[in-house]
Amino acid sequence: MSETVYPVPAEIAANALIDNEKYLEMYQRSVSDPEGFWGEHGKRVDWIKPFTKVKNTSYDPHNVSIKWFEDGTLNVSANCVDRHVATRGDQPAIIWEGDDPSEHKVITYKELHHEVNKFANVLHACGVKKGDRVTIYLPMIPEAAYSMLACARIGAVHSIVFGGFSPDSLAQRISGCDSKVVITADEGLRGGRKVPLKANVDKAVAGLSVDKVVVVKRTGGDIAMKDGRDVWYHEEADRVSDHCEPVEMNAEDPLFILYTSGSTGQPKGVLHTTGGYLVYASMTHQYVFDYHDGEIYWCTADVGWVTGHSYIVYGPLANGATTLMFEGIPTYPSPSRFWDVCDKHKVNIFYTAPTAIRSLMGAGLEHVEKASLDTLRVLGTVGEPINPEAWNWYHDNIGKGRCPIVDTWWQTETGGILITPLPGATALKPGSATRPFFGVQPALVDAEGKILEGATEGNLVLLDSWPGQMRTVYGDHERFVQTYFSAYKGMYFSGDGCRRDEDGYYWITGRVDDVINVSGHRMGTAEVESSLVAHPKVSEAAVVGYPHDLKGQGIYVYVTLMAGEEPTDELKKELRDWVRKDIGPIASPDLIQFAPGLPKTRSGKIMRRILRKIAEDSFENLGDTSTLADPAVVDDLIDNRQNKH
Ligand code: 6R9
Repeated sequence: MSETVYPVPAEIAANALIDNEKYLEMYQRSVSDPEGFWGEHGKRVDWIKPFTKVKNTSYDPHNVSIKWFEDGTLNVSANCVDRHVATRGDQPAIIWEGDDPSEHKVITYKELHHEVNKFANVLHACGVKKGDRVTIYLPMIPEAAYSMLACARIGAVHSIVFGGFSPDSLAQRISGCDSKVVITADEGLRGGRKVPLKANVDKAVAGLSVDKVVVVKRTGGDIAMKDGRDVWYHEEADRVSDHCEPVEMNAEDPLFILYTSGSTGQPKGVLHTTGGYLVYASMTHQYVFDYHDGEIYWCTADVGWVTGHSYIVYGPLANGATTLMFEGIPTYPSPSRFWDVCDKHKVNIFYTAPTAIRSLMGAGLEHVEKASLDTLRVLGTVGEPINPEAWNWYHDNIGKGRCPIVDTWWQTETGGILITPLPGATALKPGSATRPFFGVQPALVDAEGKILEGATEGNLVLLDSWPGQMRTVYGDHERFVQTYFSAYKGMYFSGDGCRRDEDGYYWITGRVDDVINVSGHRMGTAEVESSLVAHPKVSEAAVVGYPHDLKGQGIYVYVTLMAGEEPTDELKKELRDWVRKDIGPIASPDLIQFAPGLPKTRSGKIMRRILRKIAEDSFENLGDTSTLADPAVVDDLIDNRQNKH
């Protein structure tokens, strides 16, 4: 692991919002006096009725309860839109860059206000009321932001489903939160290819009680519209006014649900609420990226993931920033696309994922050298650990050695960034997320939950709440408690392993549960397994992660077939297609190994530890195999490992 240290560049230090001294002072206050600290910073958003209570949180497993600013009222869309209209109405709020490089559009705050009001009235006309859930299944077009803010304006709770999810996954997420309205587009456009969003919605809602499907026209492609259920957004928008009063919401009213994979069972509906989330998303956006008024900020995530929620839409817009929204992919029409867009729109702050960096690094420097990149000031990464090689490439070739890289560790559950450098305060070490943000108290524990001190390695927990923390699993508070608060008493368990060095810097090592991180997207191994065993030819399946050069982790599948079935290459393809169709392309297995048997304990538990080792190619190190019911299966697995070097 690299231990090179990069000090804060002088030009950054000269103008930064927070320097190291200020960081230390603010951090100290944030943990010794959270009430005072957050009471003050809570005022960064506009309240309709100001809060008088700040923090009311308990991690006691018998009574997990998280409330922030609980007697305050506000509206998120008023904070992200209305309050900027008077002061910066003509400033770009969103710069939209289409999949095709010839298409882009600038939406000012004034225009955003008009669009959000319209969209809110269309939702009203569709019968959506405060507290109702609305599922959004849109590509990366401005309507994604309009519809999120429109929900927030009328107090509806949005649940965005990533456009890469299959009809079945979409159906599960629509019925999971009982959405009566779904917002989609005719088709999406990514890398020159069309994504049949409306057709997917048609399959998903067959059999569900969905009242209305609102369809945004994106490509003009041929789609079916069902009378009485499906409406075109542009036709409805023509019929409604562009004034919709923002609804007064309590700080603890739900803002959105976002489904995320866990180690067991179906995806969980992570619930975020209104006040604390907005305070935390906006504050982290400002300080982590050292955002200065007027700067162009670009986060390349999709709004279908939490990064898109907090750092394309809510955080930046609450701050009156200019946020760039990109419809396409990093490699279309060529691997210089990201860098061309940086030049074209004069991007100052650029936030992406290690998997994108690795793939562009592989494409060769000639794609970078064509761009000047001289407006860039701060770079960021998120989603998975970044290997020092990719970090250095990003730092040297994109940041030209002058832009700090903020390696931001956080989760869907945390609402915003928890461990990260601050550009003007933190000396960087490639591969380390460095130090906690204000109010965040990380600790490392051993398997028994004992807190480990000093330079050490352990499981990453958080000792106290911060305003952006999820409040519950939608409709299943018990699952929330079980998943996050039962492993270690009185602590939030992240599911990640982590090392802390002698300088107190944190180095995330990856998931320690049965979640794999494929290109920065979380995938529960249990979900892929249950999809596979639903195939008529599959008797048993076990799924583990293995190191993958581009994706970080790849999906390695061990399959035992039903008696009489032939282990052929065609069947591998069939299984791959099956999972793609069932869950979505992101769950598509990379390697499939047919195994006559899986290693099990005498009580019948699959020994994943061994399967993981084999997939990782470390056969010498299988650990204790004495509890195996049939040790011979392991030899067969090793002999037939896929993709052997
Ligand atoms: C924001 C987001 C969360 C999981 C998390 C961890 C991994 C995220 C990371 C990182 C190392 C970073 N992760 N950021 N690992 N360094 N900077 O990605 O949310 O999709 O819920 O994933 O991603 O394993 O637990 P989410």
